[in-house]
Amino acid sequence: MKTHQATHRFGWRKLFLFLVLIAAGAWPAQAADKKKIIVGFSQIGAESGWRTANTESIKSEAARRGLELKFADAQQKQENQIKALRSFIAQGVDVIAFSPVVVTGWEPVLREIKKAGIPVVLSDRAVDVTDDSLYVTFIGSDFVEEGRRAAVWLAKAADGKAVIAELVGTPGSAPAIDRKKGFEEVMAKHPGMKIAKSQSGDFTRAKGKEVMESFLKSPDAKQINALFAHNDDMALGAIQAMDEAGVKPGKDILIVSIDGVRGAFEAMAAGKLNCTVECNPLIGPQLFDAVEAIMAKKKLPKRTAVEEGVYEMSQAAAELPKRKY
Ligand code: GYE
Repeated sequence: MKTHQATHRFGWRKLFLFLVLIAAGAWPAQAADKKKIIVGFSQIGAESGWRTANTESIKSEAARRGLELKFADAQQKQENQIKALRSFIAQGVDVIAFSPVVVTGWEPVLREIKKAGIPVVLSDRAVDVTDDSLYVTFIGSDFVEEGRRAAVWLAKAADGKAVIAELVGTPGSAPAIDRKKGFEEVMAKHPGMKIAKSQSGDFTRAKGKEVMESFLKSPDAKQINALFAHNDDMALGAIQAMDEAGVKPGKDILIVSIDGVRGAFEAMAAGKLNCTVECNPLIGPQLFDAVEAIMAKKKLPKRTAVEEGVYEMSQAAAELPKRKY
């Protein structure tokens, strides 16, 4: 009887304590203990189909994981990115990620971020810094390899003989520097192939068209029989310029570009683009894996590569329905 009474009394006390805890708000606080991770992401802009797919991948993956994403679009300007990074410091985000428009000029702001104790993840493009403790990890493609792949394809398709026009990406950006480097490395083995013209189209369709128009107006335009564009959007702009000038894209001028966006597959299916080297923009999942690993204090490799392939005209129709970007 005594025992029963004791248990009975203990039950009441437990219930009382329980109610007090709820009233004090201790329970909700405990449930919210798993605090939302806040990530500040500075995106380059919306210059290409690749970039749009990349942004979408990052936003949807953050939402899927229930992370809070502060997203800033820099409209292809480094100064805007630096401003965004500083505002992320001021807001005290947990992790800062960004896709640097160019490779140089980041040391000062990266040092400010380090001082604030915020870890940095580089997404898509790398930076040129002497102190690599300024970022935790870099997730992105091997742009040099992409340039090599474009050249290997062209050398084979043109049988080692070509007068090439090159549409370069944003000056000073990692993909423009590295794709050129990889392409030229392979070119050096083919004395019958030379780059006759080379100019930046800033990775956009409009500028790609504009620059191709000027190439086609030059006195030696007739000699050009190949185009290497650092991205698909510039190639698509150049195709328009060729169409308008009465030059047959994909026939009079062989075209190879990089990215593998839907528009490139459509142009290949229409016989106007010959080859695209894939550069996968869907890196949201890898990016937030890194963010979560950092929050869990796990060690990360300094560099994670993204997997990609090479696609020719003949594969376009079969590949198109499978493309996610
Ligand atoms: O190839 C281009 C975009 O950094 C890999 O940026 C990216 C490049 C991509 O504007 O289309």
